[in-house]
Amino acid sequence: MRPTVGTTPPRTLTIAGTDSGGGAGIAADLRAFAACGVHGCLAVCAVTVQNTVGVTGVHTVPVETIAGQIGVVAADIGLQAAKTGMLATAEIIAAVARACDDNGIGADRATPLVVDPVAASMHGDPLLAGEALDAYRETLFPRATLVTPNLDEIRLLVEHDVTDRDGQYAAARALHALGAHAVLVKGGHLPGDAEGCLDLLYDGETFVELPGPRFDTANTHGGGDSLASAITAGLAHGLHLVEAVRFGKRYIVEAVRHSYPLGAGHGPVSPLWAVRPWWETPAP
Ligand code: PXL
Repeated sequence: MRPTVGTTPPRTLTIAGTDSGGGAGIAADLRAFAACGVHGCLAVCAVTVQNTVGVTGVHTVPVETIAGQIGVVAADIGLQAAKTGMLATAEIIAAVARACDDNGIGADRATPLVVDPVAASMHGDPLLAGEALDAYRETLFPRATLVTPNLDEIRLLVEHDVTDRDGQYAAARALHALGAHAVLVKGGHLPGDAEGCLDLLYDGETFVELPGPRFDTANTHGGGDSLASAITAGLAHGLHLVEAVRFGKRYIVEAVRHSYPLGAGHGPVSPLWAVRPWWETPAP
């Protein structure tokens, strides 16, 4: 994984939305990609008008432009892994599914696909049209190498109200039945979990528990995006799924540990926690 001068790194693609506050969405994805040693490409699907307090506007990109962005980078640059974030509408989800098929992206294709089914911001502002849940369930999940919902998204997608570890297992089974190759049930939104923050990976046969610490902070904006991006980077490096998820978990624990306050609302995790201040090293 160590970069060498003049060598092209693995290439990844984020298909997602922007956050003008710079904490979540494509900004977080590209920073996580950079920190994880891959070149990041982007297909912008939606632009949000947003700061740390909330989302006051959403503008979607025409589906031809979204498919165009995916197609041109896949054809020219080549992709070792891709992920989706905020897709906003059923129409965009359908267009992204088609573009994935056209460009060899998805489970059992050359380019694995991580689907982070973003539904709302941390403030509860909607980032997904209500009728788009069916599109996720029917078109994108069956194409996914991994889906990474949080507990709020799980409530919307499979109507499981997860309140404990058994609930995480039940939700993982219900989500897997929707057709994804594997699911990661994130425990970050499970309050009062004294054991920390446990994520649960399930591929239809084996459960893998990924324990981690829980930090007492409200500055977790962009955490889900950064985790899904780090897992995508791990896959692009050629790691097997379980190892890519472990890679992502190690990365996100440190990103949350290094989170910082910003504005009057929720601050972001720090996707660049591992990047050293190069200006403090002697000039050559
Ligand atoms: O963190 C989820 C997310 C993804 N993408 C965009 C967002 C958010 C949360 O606010 O704004 C664009």
